[in-house]
Amino acid sequence: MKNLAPAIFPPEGIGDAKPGNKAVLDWVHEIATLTQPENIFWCDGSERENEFLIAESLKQNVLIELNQKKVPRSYLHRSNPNDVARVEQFTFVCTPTKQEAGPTNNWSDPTETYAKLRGLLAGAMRGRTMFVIPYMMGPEDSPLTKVGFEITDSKYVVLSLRTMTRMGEIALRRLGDDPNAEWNRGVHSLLDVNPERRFICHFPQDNTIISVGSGYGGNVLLSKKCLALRIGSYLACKQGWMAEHMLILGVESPEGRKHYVAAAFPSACGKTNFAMLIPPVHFKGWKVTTVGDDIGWMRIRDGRLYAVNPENGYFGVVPGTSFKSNPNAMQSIAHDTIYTNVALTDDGDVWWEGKDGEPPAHAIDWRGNDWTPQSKEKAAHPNSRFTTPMRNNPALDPDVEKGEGVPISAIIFGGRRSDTVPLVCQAFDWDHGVYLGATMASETTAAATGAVGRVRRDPMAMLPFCGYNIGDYFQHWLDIGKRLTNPPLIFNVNWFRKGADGKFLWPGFGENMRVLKWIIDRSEGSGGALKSPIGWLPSPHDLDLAELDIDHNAVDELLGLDHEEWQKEIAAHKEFFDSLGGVVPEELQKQREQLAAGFEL
Ligand code: GTP
Ligand code: SPV
Ligand code: MN
Repeated sequence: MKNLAPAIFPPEGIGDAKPGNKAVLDWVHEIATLTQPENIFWCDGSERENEFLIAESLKQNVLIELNQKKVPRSYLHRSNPNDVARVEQFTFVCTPTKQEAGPTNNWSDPTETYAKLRGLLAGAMRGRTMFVIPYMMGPEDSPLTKVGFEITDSKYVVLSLRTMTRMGEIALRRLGDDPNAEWNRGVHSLLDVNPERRFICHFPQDNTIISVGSGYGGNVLLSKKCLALRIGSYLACKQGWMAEHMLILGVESPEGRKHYVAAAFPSACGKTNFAMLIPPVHFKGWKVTTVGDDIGWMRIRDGRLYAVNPENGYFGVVPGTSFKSNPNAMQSIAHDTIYTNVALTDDGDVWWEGKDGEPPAHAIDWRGNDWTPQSKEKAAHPNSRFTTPMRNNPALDPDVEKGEGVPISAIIFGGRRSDTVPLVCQAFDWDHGVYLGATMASETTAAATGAVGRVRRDPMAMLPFCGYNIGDYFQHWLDIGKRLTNPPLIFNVNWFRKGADGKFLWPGFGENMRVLKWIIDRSEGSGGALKSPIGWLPSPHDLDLAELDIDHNAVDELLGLDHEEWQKEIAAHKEFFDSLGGVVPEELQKQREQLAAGFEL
């Protein structure tokens, strides 16, 4: 079976970085007693260890070597074809009561779930190696930074976490020896990579995650969606900060004025691309820098929100990435990258739909089959991904390691909507902005298994990631607003509106700078806007559209509101709130009534 490689026995000096904290040692002992591995590999994240694990992964076909001249120190991994995306239907929040998990999460009883998982994990690592990975989420000196340990039987997970987190000694130092220190317990086992035995379970009260039966992405890199978002959001609510599915970018004007912006778009809806934006030629002297591309942790300091990126690398969507759409991403993934589920060309290079240039005449597709441009199947899986260190990004923001974080001037929500939602609008105030976020909807993508292109409500892009009751989450947003004396302005964007011909009306990517510029103008108190029932809208001349080849009608369509579409939209907001069974805060119900009233005028 693919991925289920036998135990590996490293030479001396590798795999023996045992931590000192007794609580960790006791827990590792407990899991080893249960899973019965052949040996325990204590990871330190060192270069030597990494080289050893790559060599073993190549031997065992967990990794495929790429042409090292074309993509130095980069490898291809093929996951099991039954295991290519997050599985929301098998993701659980296991709180003592169902009510704590709330109406949007799958809930299961913690005692029963622990028992079920213990049954599945019993003897699961027999004949194999158990890796113990210490890692840290957040900059070294941030008060928000969290320590986690992931136990796994997958070398791919070890190699990926080394890129995605700050791994090894740095995490052990941060944790120290206090047996009562806060740290996250993560257990992962591939089992037999069978969707019938695939469960991603969170126990927020115990700061524990158990994931079985998958080897892919957000299901198994427990640092990411599981700790930084689901457990993170639970801790954030209790501890008075925010854990959000947000990119963080810096934007500097030619005069040197710098702002930071955080944006929540659902999975595969443009965060990585926006975070790495290169302004069009017309915006000479403007510079966009990346703090983070997927997750933002924010806290209040001096009445403002300050954000850090808890991650250390990018696990980004490959298809569609090109020098035309995202040159910074192309440079980032040119070396030291693990590619998962892309195509392999005959000269050992990687290929995917949407890459620059002509498709290769022949390639091996993501499943390992022959592929030609005539094939009906895609060469790369639509959710194929790159894992690359953030240090590779030429546009990395210089303050990415700043412990206090970066001050946020604006928060942007944005879904993938082919109709109804205009290119950009600004909320009237914080509470109205919370309403815009809470009622956001988006067409589903390949980032999770299931139907693609179905419009669903995805509040704050957190539907699959909020680790507690969504009503309490909305209230937490409102409460944060009350504590801010200098709150960021809140906006909503939609890069994905389509015309009657079914094509995107807006060119997107670098051209999104034009919208970002208006957002910055508004944050600085300039920039024109018209009041509408859904918020402040720019008129066409409020946006800098110079040197952009776009039709006037398209601009009007992009910026406009269709009365009929909005009647339906408001009805959908009500239906969504009603479906949550009474947990929606009164303030948001009031916002909905005001919106409805605005359209009846
Ligand atoms: P996750 O990593 O799943 O959280 O996704 P993400 O939000 O970072 O999405 P990403 O930036 O990787 O974009 C996903 C897809 O949307 C890619 O296929 C992009 O090419 C496409 N995309 C991104 N930005 C734009 C845009 O401005 N316009 C259009 N039309 N497509 C875009
Ligand atoms: C997402 O789905 O939002 C991702 C990819 O960022 S994964 O890490 O697989 O969840
Ligand atoms: Mn994401």
